[in-house]
Amino acid sequence: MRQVTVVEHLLLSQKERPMASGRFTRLLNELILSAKIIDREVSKAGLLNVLGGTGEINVQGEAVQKLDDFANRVIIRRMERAGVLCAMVSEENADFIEIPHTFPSGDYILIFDPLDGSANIDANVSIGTIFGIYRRTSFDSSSVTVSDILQKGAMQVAAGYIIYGSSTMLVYTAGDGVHGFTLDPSVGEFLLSHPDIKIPPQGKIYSVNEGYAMYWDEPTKKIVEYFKSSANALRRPYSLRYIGSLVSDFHRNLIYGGIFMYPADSRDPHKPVGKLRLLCEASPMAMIVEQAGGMAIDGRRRILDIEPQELHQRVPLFIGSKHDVEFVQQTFAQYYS
Ligand code: P6P
Repeated sequence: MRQVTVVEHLLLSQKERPMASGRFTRLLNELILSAKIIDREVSKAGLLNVLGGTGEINVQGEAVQKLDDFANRVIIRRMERAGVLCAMVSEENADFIEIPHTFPSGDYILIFDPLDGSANIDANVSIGTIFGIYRRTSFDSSSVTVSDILQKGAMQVAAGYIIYGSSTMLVYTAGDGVHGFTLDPSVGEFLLSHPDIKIPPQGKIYSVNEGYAMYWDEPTKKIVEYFKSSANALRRPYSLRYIGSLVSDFHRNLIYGGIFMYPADSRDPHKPVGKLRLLCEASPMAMIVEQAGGMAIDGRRRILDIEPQELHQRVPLFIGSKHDVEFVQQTFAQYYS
């Protein structure tokens, strides 16, 4: 396959489409550079741990920040200067981040989880950066408000993730299919490796933390039992695969087929709908999976139709192969119709 970079692919596939505007390309380039910087630090993390005390001082003589703080700062610093954003939302920051008036700004809004699954880094498990890109809705010159940001996932103009694993990959969609690019360290570029990814309509894998089974509601228990039985479409139990890192679990199911579930549970009264966040986790993954031919719901509603009420709103998530997610939707409909 001829070596095609992300920007070359965008320009080839978008032609006159608005996404090939210089501003979107600039946004993507800055995000890609951030990913390369994060990838460099993530790949060294284990070494720092092995070196013990030197884990406190990095090569530039700065105090080593926790990796997710580091990733967050890299993305914020690069993106606020890119001249294409009016605001950002990070999973790590309570409030939205407005672009300082001293920097050039634009109409895009970047919503991201800088390093999802970072609790797994010490076990050398793959982790990832998740992002969604919107356009601001108000066009008067006044400052950005929360209402500019609280847009349903269907309003995303692009979404994607970078997975820092055995190889580092960027998987994203700008509304014209899902495409995967693998970082070639020898040239320092993400090169097209998985054009037009489609998720199999029927999976053989289910991903859920069964340790919480006693906290699930009845339909959730019925759904998980279905995938573990011979009553399902395969006529035999699905394989359980659960890494505990959303980007890793999602990516595997995107390629092989399957369903990832983070249901509502009664463990934590403060998180009755589970721990995943609508804006910076569920909505970007939902855009990707739909563009790949899959489905994403909260049990009843399409994730991309949910109007957010607050920045860090949590949501149950059932996402993956269409036929598997349809079974979930039918089961909840029977219980709650
Ligand atoms: P649990 C990582 O902390 C994360 O946010 C997702 O990446 C992952 O899917 C989920 O939490 C795992 O949560 O409760 O099963 O450990």
